[in-house]
Amino acid sequence: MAKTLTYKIIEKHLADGLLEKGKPVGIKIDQTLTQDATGTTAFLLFESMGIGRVRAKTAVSYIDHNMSQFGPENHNDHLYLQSIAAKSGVYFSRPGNGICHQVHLERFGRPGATLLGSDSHTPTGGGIGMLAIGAGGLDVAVAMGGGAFYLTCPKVIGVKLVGKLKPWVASKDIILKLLSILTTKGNVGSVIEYFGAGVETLAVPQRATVTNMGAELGVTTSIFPSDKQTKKFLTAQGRGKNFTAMAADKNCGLASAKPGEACGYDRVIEIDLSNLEPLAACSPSPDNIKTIKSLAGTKVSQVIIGSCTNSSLADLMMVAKVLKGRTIHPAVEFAVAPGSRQVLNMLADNGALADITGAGARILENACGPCIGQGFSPADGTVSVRTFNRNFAGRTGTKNDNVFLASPEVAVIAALKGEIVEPSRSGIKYPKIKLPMKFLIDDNMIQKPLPPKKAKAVKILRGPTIVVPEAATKLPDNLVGRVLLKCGDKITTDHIMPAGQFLKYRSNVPEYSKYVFNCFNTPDNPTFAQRALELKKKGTAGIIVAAESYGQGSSREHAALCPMYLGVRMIIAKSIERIHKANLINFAVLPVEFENPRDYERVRPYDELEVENLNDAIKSAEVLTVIDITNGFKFRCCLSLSARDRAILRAGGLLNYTKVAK
Ligand code: MIC
Ligand code: SF4
Repeated sequence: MAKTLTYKIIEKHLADGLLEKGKPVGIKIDQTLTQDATGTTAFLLFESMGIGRVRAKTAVSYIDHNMSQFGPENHNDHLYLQSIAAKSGVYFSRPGNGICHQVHLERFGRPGATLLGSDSHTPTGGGIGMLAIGAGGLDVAVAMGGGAFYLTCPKVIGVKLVGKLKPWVASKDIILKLLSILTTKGNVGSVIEYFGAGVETLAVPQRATVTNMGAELGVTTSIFPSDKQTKKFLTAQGRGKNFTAMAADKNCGLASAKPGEACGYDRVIEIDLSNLEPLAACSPSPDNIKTIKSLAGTKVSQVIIGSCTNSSLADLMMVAKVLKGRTIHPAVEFAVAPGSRQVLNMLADNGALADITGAGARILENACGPCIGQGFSPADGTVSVRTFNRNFAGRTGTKNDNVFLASPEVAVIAALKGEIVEPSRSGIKYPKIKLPMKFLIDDNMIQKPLPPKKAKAVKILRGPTIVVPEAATKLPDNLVGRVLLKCGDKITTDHIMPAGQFLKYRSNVPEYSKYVFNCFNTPDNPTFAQRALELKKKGTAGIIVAAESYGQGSSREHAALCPMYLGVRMIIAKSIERIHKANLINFAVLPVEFENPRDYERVRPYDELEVENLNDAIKSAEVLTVIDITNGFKFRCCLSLSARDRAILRAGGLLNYTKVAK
């Protein structure tokens, strides 16, 4: 029986359940990754589990998101994370070492291993052949403690790559093409697996761009086989011994493999790399894809090259070669943020950095920076071209922003020309880049876990801005609540829980909660938080009604945790995205889906809703009835929950469930 690479890895790590498509399975996690914006909550929750030392083989805590340090909050978080890492046996990648996904790929990733990260772009590791999944911090805390991670045994979509990319066409264009086909909706419960002769033409950093932005499809993860290219990359990172060849069985991609079987791909999409052309995702969604040709002539006033999607040495060497001896267009502000210290140091060593700054680029910290709205917000009414993965409205910090997500190739040409230009028509020769046989390896900014005896003596530094999050509570048997907000399709976690200037409150739920659904607040009305707290005081639950793909985007569990703190107990949507749904369950907020999507139209903001015998329904029912008291009608909602989800909800969240299960 032909087996996909995904199923091979899941099978090897199976801890609970059977390998049956659509059924929940628990898998053992080899490596965990946390970053500072989700990590403080993850570690606070880890502490409250009372496990002490991590049990995952490799756990790494990164500082890369909250780097702007206006006020003491960020530094307080860093100190807490450094001390708790030392105490609990975790590697600590210090501020300045780089973006978690880039550094993890360089220094820790291993083909065939499982990685769980409290960041939605954890699937970057799929570029090196690992099964790398994004999750909420609480799930990662459980995995750090040695607990299994539960997922739905996925459908596997095989993406067959044939041909070879033309000059000026980048691997970013592969994922943009796929986003134009699959969009950001409707892919929950799938894994994307790349195969075909085109795969070997792509080096690991190119593959990592593709798997990274695969997160925008809403899939569980994306994965490439581990082959000669993987070996080359690992060897150049001085980690040749971590290489294992891994691939799906040969006939997985054949039409004869029956769809729906636990072997073979459920669907095959073929992309001919030779036919691809440069693309961009236009505001406000990563799946709003247009060709660069069709956008040519659009004036650009800001260009940023960086983020965990496109900040590798290969990307920036190409950028440097194009910029050498040239000057950025006078109408453009241009910034480059290398992905890691390794990349930055190598650019500095080989002189490429001088070519970049010589052309007028501003070098930003090798961190997330503008990608998470930490500075570099564009001017009103202007176009910003970025090599990032997300362009949700307002994520830059500017309302009504206009962001085009594109390859570094397109971005650097736009920076030089002041407008979008099809790079092959720019009159500039496409530079040839060869990756070095050996990267510059210096792990002096990665603190190794302390041995248990030494770790015992470490004092945990908990600054006053770090507040232990309130525990979730059990859902009532009779839920009476009001619709606090009715929103439309594709509500992202950035809508629910904005980052940018509010990111520094990540370790303080009461403070951060004030900004829940900030984008929908208007100056003359009470904010979402004020309305919610008012209801909470009266003992009435808050309910959110939404349309398709609620909770797209990041893994930030604050998008569940903060609404929970404000008294939100139920989300009724047409569909809910995977990571967010898991986060809601973990914090005992009930996610349900309209049985008949037309009922979405009937429910109105501020309606009073009631669900009777809620805990019985959670225990075993597939549907429950909601009574709209205000308008006097009933409608049905589906509970697509595993037995474990039901148990977690009934226990009052994952933390309580874990305590009971211990
Ligand atoms: C993002 O890209 O949106 C983030 C910031 O990296 C998030 C994590 C977070 O909100 O801290 C993600 O992708 O999960
Ligand atoms: Fe950081 Fe942006 Fe990557 Fe998120 S997407 S991890 S904010 S660089």
